[in-house]
Amino acid sequence: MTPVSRRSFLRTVGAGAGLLVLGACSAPASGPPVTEVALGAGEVGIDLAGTLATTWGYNGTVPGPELRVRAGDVLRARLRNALPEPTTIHWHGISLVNAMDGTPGLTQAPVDPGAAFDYEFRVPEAGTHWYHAHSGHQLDRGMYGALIVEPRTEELAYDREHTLLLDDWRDGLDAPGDDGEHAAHGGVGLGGGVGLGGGPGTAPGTGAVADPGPDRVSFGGRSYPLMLVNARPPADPAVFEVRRGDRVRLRVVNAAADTGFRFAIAGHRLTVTHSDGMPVRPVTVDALRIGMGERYDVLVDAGAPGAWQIGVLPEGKTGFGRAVLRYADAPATPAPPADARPTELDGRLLTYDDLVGTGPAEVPPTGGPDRTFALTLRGTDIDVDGLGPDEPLPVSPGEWVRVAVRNESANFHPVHLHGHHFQLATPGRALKDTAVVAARGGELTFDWRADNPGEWMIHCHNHYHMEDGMMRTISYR
Ligand SMILES: [Cu+2]
Repeated sequence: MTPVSRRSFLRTVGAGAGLLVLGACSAPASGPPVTEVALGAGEVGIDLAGTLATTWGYNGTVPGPELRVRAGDVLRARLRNALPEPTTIHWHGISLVNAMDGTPGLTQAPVDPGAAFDYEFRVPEAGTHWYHAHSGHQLDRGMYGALIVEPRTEELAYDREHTLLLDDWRDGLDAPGDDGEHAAHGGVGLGGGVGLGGGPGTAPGTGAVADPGPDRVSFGGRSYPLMLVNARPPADPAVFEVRRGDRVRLRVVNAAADTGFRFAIAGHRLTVTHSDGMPVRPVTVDALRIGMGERYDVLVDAGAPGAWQIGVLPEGKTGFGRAVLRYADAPATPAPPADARPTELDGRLLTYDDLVGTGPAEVPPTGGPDRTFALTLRGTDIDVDGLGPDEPLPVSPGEWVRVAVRNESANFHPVHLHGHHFQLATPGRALKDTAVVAARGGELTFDWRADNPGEWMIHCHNHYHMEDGMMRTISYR
């Protein structure tokens, strides 16, 4: 493919989907095509239904620009840091070379204010991924965006697609009853943990306070005034247009720092085709539970003209987020009330046992894994059997590694492994990179092949839990 046609392809995709695609693309004399983007980290003003807030983001927008590359190509991204503190970018879901992983202090020096850093890596596999800052409270601001890796040949048939980034939001807003920087961790979130000392999650401009529902287990201890979809609050929701008869692909990303969501669309079912960007046998459900860092691709058959609520319910917390699915070819229908809860939220919920991998999954050879780590999530730590608290988890290239996680805390914790996909140790062996371990004795086991040398983090994707120490390093020998 010539550079010109490649560039026009990118522009076409970007324009057609209403997306921002940056930079240029070139085909070097040898090697895969290169897509170049520039990401400026800096202060951003956003309008939350008339409430102006100042936050941090990329290229002046929240979410940051949606990046699109093709599987097998090289992504070259220049980060310029206009923030008053150091930063890095982590490319979540990409099995990339270790030096580009964006883990400050482990794979690279933090990028100082005023400095720049060039990320450059080959993107091996297609999928719905995302990029985000990886230090301190930066992710709880607006420092994230979608990274869509398109397959060389699309095998999924659909008419249009939309990307939905879900987020919990407090930046630039007054948060009454704020438990703020001192949010407790580990023992909160269950049994009266709703609200957690924070005020009710009243959304400015909506007055919407959603019933937290029967499932009171939370992914984190903070309260947030707003739940956003593509940085839009319930009073000014993102509207996703479809036409009757469309098969619509939705790429749903949980970009929140501290909140797991339940996701459903009124009047429609969801056929899950990918988990964390990796293909699964299609399974149709009413609702998804999405931990921080997880992604699901779903197909929705648009057969019911109108304007429908896309409900984004925080698990175990007050508040409610929403967007609107609107049929563009139907008579104008008013959007549902901001706090209308799709009954589908209480319908058939996707479980990990539903996920059956369809990729060319290798499995550990007979006899099981070469090495097993037993991890316990306790308090603010990840304890590893047989290792001291600061010792890396050693692996050797080529090994099959089993990680068995037990969660003794009162929160859900989404565990994220950098640089690799892992297989859930379920009959379906689906590939993921982030998986939720249930609270209070929940257990999750996964296997992965040590095929990407370096120093990699494994951590809880609640950024506050991570900062509190719920992280370990995996070190290749
Ligand atoms: Cu956690």
